[in-house]
Amino acid sequence: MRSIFLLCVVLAGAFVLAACGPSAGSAPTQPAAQKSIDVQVTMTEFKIEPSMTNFKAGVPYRFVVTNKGTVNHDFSISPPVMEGMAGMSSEDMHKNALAVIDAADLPPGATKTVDVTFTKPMSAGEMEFACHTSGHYESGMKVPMMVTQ
Ligand SMILES: [Cu+2]
Repeated sequence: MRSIFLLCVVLAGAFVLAACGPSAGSAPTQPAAQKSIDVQVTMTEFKIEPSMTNFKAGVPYRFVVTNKGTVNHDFSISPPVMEGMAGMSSEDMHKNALAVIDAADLPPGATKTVDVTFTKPMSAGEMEFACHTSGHYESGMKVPMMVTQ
């Protein structure tokens, strides 16, 4: 019985840690002292061209996303699309995204910014810059990125 009790204590502790720990996503509030680093991202048909793809955990970045194409694009930092996800809505694709700019907010010529501070290292390809507007991802609008400590 004692070991079961201990197991419960350990599980409860893990749960509390998980609940209180830093979320996997971006930090909405940034320390005012640390100025963010601008990352320029250009979107066209059908390419995403970021000024950098290797990032450091804990550093605030401001993604400055410009649509230089002729149709709307969306922008996200999200897990790669896996087999079986084809046909999912961009909303569904964005459920695990660290950052999203909706296609409605990125018409041709528009520039939108989104702030992201990566909280943990990520291996190459774990997350990518992507456009999930129907057909765009398949046409090449994805770029792998990584985060180091
Ligand atoms: Cu697109």
